[in-house]
Amino acid sequence: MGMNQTPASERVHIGFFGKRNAGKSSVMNKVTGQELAVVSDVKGTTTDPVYKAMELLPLGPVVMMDTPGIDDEGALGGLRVKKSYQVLNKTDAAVLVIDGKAGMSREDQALLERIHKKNIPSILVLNKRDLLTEEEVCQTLSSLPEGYQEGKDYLWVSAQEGTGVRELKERLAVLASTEENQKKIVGDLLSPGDFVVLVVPIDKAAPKGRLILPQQQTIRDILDADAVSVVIKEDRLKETLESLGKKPRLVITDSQVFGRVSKDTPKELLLTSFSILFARYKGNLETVVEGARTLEKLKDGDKVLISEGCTHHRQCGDIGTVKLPAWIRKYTGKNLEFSFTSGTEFPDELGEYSLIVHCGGCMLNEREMKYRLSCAEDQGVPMTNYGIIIAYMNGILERSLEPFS
Ligand SMILES: Nc1nc2c(ncn2[C@@H]2O[C@H](COP(=O)(O)OP(=O)(O)OP(=O)(O)O)[C@@H](O)[C@H]2O)c(=O)[nH]1
Ligand SMILES: [Mg+2]
Repeated sequence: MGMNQTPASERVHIGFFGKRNAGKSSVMNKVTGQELAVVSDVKGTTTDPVYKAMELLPLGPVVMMDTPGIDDEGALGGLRVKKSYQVLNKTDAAVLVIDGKAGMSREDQALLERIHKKNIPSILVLNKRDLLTEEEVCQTLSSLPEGYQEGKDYLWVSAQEGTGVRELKERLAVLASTEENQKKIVGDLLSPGDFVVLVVPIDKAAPKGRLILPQQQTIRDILDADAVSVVIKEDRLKETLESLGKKPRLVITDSQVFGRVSKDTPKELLLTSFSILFARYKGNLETVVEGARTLEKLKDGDKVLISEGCTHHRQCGDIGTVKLPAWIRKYTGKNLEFSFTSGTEFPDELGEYSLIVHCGGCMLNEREMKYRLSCAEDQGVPMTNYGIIIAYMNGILERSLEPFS
């Protein structure tokens, strides 16, 4: 990848979904102006998701994703449908392509429900307009959900003749931009002039000469809120709190020194951790808290997957492969079976696990993290992360959630 290219993680991912032969590949080709995907009148032409990174006006850098039909049949077909549904977990804006003549089907309804459940901005494309009479147009419109508006919720398109394609691109640009966030890490909890104490242990795990990214981002967020950050090591906490002269709005700590910091922070002060702030920032807090609570339900013989984003950070490795399994065994008192993955490897099939514990994901981009969480959720497997499960086992998760209640 060249220096000037946008990494895949920062590109808007646009997915085309729908039944076989609806014209997904045709519509995508028309939108991009390129013959990216094979088109034919044989049902099930697209058998694997197709990804293509490109510049698309008026959207900018995108990844276009074509998928197999959601109504494919047989054992192999079933696997393809599953793949298409997994692509949803990477999608920022979804195009549901429907054969205009056939109207909306049960499979389309189910897919649309899933898209809504995942809060993915979407548009229905009624394709093959060239084949329809006015009467058939009315018939198809009556198969759409109540209150659907042309231009906003659905569009008529003919991939064959190229009509409606410009409107579709414009609508996609709107959908993709509303997704972008005005989210805050902590700034929404602060007023101008508030003090925030950040506890940053400087141990072997700390990188040389700098702070790690989540710490930098938090300090920046506090500056943006016009508040004051006081950054200290854990052994200075007590004296700092005593000499501050003003009650801090919040104490934020690294999870590794949670136990000590919780003891040194008077009960009337709010305390939380970087991992909790970031889980909230990424919209995962509820999921990972729920995940930690399933520790109570684990039984002898249950399998736990410990998964890290980084492959090279040895310190992280020690926590994942040595400390965490020992702590979890001790906390639950159960005879558990642990599996480990690292880096980009992450199993497709998660069903055998009773719990997944993922590292904070410092080396993984947010999109990949979100994808993994969504896959676990789809398969009904609870997932949590290192910081949250450590706080839980130390008995201070509830206290650390107070700032957000
Ligand atoms: N008349 C007409 N035919 C179209 C239109 N769009 C697609 N087709 C035809 O419909 C057939 C299926 O198109 P594809 O783009 O391969 O459909 P798909 O949804 O990708 O199908 P699978 O990959 O099999 O799931 C092809 O024969 C296309 O030429 C259209 O707007 N009008
Ligand atoms: Mg296709």
